[in-house]
Amino acid sequence: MQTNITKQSNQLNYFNITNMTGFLTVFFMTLLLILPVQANESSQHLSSKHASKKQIFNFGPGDHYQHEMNINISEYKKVEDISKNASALPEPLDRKHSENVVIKLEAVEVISKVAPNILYHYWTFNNTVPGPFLRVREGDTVELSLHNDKSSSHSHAIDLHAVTGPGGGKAVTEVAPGETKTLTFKASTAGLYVYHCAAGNPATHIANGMYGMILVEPKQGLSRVDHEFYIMQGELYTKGSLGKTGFQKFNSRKMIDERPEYIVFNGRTGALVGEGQLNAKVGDKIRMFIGNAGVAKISSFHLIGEIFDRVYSEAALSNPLENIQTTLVPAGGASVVEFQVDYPGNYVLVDHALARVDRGAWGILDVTGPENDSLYNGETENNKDQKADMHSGH
Ligand SMILES: [Cu+2]
Repeated sequence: MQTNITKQSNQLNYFNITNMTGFLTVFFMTLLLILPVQANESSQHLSSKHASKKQIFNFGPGDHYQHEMNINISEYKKVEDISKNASALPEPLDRKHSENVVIKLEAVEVISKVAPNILYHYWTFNNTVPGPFLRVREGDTVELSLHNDKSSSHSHAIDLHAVTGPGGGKAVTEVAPGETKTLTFKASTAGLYVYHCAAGNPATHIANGMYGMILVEPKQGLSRVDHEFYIMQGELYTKGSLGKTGFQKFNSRKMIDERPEYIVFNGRTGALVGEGQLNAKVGDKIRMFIGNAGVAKISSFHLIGEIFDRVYSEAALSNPLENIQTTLVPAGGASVVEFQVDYPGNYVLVDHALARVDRGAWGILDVTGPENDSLYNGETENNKDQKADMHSGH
C-alpha cells in the first residue's frame, strides 16, 4: 500500500486542476487513496468472529488502525496463571538423524491476570504467554498445525522466524475461528527463533500475547548444562495506567506511540518470582534462552551479580562472545546466554533499562549451596551472627 500511495501521489503532481477534467481526476485519485485505508479497517473487523476469511494487508502508513474491542469477558476461558514456567521446555533432542516432527498449536483467547486484580484479554498459543517452547533439529521437516479455537474473536496465524518462505508461514496458516491449517517447513538453519501471530495487525496480536520461541538445534547439538530456562520479554498496552485494577482493555494508541504500561517476563508481572522463580545450585551450568516479543522496546538483558560466560549474540549459535555483562535482545529477536553459578543467593534478571523493573521486567534466579568467601564476602544482617561464630571458632 505504501508503494501505491507514493506512486499515486507523484502522479497527482502532473495534473493541472485549473480545468474540470483535472479536478475530476484529482477527485477520483483522492478517492483511490482513501478507499484502501477504509478497506483495511473493514477487513480488520471482518477478521473477527463477526467475520470472514479474507486476506488482510494491514501494513502502514497511517494512524487509521484504532482497535478497541468491547468484549464480554464471561464469553472467554479463564486462566488462573497465564505465565509459561521458565523451566517448562523440552529436553535436548539427543539424536543424530533428521525426523519429521509434528507440532500442534492452538490459538486461544483467554482472560487472565497481568498482576493481582488486573485482568486482561490475552491472545495466546496454547493458553500461556509465551507459547510452548518448540525444539527441533537442523534438517528436520516440521509439520505444524495451527487450530484457532471457535471462541476466538479474531483470525490468527503463525510466523516463525525459523521458516524460509512467505510470511514465515503466515501466508498458509491464517485461520478463522474453528479452522485448522497446516504448514510444512524444513528447519534448515540452526538458531533460536521467535515465533508470533501475524494475522490482521500483527503488532496487536503480539502485544496481546501471541508469541513464543522455536529452537533449531544444530546437528551436533548444544553442550550439556544442568539447567535450561525459557524467558521472553513482552509488553502490554492497557487502557488503564500502570497499577489500575479491574479488567483492562488493549489500547492501540499507546501501542502505536510505543508506550507500554507493563513490560514483563513470561506474560505477567511476578511470573519469575516466588513459585515461578528459577532455581539452581552452586556449581551448576546454566543456559538461558532469552527472547523479546517487543513490540517496541529493545531489551538490555542483565543478571544482577553474574557475568555471562558466553553470549550467543542475537542467538547465532556459533562464535559466542565471552564474559558479557548485558546483552541486547532486539524486538523479534533472541539471545542465548550461558554461565556457571558460583555463589549462593538471589540473582535478579532484569532489562537493564532499569525503570522497566517498575513495569514488571524482573525475575529471580535462586542459587543454593556453600559460600565461597574468597569470591564474595561481607556481613549482612542475615549472616552477621553466623560469620562471627565462624571466626571465633565456635
Ligand atoms: Cu493472532
